Amino acid sequence: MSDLTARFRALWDEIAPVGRDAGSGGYLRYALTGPELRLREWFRGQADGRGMPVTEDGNGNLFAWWGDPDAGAAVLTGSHFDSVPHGGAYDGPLGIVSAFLAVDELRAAGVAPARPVAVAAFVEEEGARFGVPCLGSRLLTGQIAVDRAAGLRDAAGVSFAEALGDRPAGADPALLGRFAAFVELHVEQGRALAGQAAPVAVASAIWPHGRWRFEVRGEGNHAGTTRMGDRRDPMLTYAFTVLAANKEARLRDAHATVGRVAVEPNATNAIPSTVTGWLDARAAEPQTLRALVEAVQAKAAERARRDGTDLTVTEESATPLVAFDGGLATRLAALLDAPVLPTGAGHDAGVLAAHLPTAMLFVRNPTGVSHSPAESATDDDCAAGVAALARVIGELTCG
Ligand code: HGY
Ligand code: MN
Ligand code: MN
Ligand code: MN
Repeated sequence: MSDLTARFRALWDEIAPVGRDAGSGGYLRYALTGPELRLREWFRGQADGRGMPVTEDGNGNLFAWWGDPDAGAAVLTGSHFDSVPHGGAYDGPLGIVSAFLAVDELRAAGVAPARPVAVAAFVEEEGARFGVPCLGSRLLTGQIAVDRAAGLRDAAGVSFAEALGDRPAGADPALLGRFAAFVELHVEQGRALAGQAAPVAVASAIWPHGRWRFEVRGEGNHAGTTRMGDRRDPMLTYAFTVLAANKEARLRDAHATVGRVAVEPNATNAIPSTVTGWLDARAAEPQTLRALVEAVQAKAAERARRDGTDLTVTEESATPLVAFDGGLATRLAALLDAPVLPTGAGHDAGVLAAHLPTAMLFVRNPTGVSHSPAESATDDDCAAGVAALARVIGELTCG
């Protein structure tokens, strides 16, 4: 085991138990709840131990600073701590742990950066608690209105403002102006690197994607006594919509998923009164995504007419196509001798890319699985990721 691999493992072991569900082996690290708050405390401890002052932007995002704040705009790196329900270990935290270790590598090599380095932990990247992904980075960049963000509620009815303890501060151009570039390291969420020689890749683009809530209202009634022909069953409209989404996505080489559903009253012996399904749709091109969502909506509406149900479709979030800074990606790919690839996964880097030169590094995932306990990366590949991130920060702070 190399020294760096051992250092990675030692630091990784500090956070590995936090929020881990013993049953599934996955993580329940929802933004601003116990486990995520413990990781934020851990972040402050790591920063303290390195003599890095921590600032908070009033939106729930944390920043730890290394170097003279007056020495020009900083190179920002980092990611998020929060997880999807029963998510993997690496999605998010790998970027933060790697950032602190990259700072250690640079210091150990005697690098005195010509500009500061900042390590970020963004809040609510997954949108698993409040429904809108990349909420922290959207607030910081002004890509979501403060009123809307403040009023988003979790399943227990707690608003984002309540969880934060204050109304979010919103866009902060002055803080953004303190960053020269952002580099987010992330576990790969597909199989492009599996079985390849390279442990690390550079991102070229993020597919446009979004979330749409399909709420279908019918008539709740008794399962045993209501004749089949007399029913207005929203479950039928919902089920048909799921199949239509799958079919329409396949036709277009796009991705459509309904991974969350809420049923009222959710009783085995009652026809539901309301079924709500959340569609996650993504495609390589914006026009394909638009056509996909329109086709699913049209089919769902037609089916609702047949079922005698009422359908309401609400867009909950939409993220446009992100093309990362091509010059920067090419430069980093040459520096690291790394392949360049696009992804269908969303990231805070995708939000910040509209405001700063931004790049991403992906660390090989041998299973290609993510948003699941089966997500994986080897310690050696994680160490290779740290080394790559340190080189990139070294390059960007000197250049
Ligand atoms: O859902 C996503 O693409 C991301 O992992 N937040
Ligand atoms: Mn994720
Ligand atoms: Mn992530
Ligand atoms: Mn009864």
